[in-house]
Amino acid sequence: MTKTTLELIGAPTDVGASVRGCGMGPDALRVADLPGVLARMGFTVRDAGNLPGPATPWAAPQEGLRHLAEVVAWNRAVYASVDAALGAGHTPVLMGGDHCLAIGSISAVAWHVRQRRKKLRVIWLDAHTDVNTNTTSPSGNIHGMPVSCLLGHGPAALTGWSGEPAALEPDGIRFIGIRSVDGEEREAIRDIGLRVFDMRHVDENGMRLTMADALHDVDDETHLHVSFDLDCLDPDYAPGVGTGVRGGPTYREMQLCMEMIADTGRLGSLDVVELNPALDVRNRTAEVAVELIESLFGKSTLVR
Ligand code: 5AB
Ligand code: MN
Ligand code: MN
Ligand code: MN
Repeated sequence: MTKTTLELIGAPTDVGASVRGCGMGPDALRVADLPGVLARMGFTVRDAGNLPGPATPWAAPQEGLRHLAEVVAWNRAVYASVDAALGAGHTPVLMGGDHCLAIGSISAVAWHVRQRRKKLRVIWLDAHTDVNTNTTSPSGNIHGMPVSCLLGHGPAALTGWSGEPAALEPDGIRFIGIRSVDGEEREAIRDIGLRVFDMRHVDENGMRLTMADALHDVDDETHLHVSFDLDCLDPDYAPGVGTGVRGGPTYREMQLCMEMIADTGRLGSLDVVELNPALDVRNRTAEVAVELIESLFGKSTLVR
């Protein structure tokens, strides 16, 4: 079987965050040789380069949303290139940039998945659930709101992009590694009925049973989209992030998580976001990200 073409799309912006630096994420992943590593695994790799977009104004939030116009512009560019990659039959790999970019990326994926009459399942790897809205967010930073927008609970300018009011159904997403949820975010999770595998769950059940549960109903008709926020990892392993939270998965736990996703054979699209080279140590976080992405695309540590 010939391997799919991976299309790397850089979105160099920190427009949805309030810590500067994740706009350098795409180049740090290139320096860590993401394209070469994937090519040596046998994939055809096309690096589409970096998308253009507006500068980050570093302005205060308006009506609870910081940089809304710029977030919309970046996400439009992301939507168009993810849409084009999927239309060409390629597997898009979005290199962020901050996590607000998942709005454009997953909206484009959702549109294609519906056209193909498949089932979309998002695996959200993150310390945070990112299900704030402009009324619940403590910061106004839109990188804490992409899941709400995808569920149809965001500003009009950021919802409905997939052709439906909501790109995602509540049952279409599983969260792994969660350990930082804001007060009202917690209420939203309960009201909406989201499936959150938090760190307490990982501690009590181990990564193996956690992922077996999160993936148990993935079938041949499923398109898996992984949205990988690098702050999911414990900051001991991934210091180069803007909103790190102690108490995350170890390198090896994260590796197993990726291997189990790879084993499904259903991975169809990926976001790699929130990598902040300005806070990193000798590009270590980018290198760790590249190693984990190799596992996600099927590099196995199995000897048996
Ligand atoms: B990330 C926080 N919940 O909304 C907020 O890194 C942090 O994409 C959001 O997960 C972190 O500002 C967003 C406090
Ligand atoms: Mn996060
Ligand atoms: Mn996030
Ligand atoms: Mn972050």
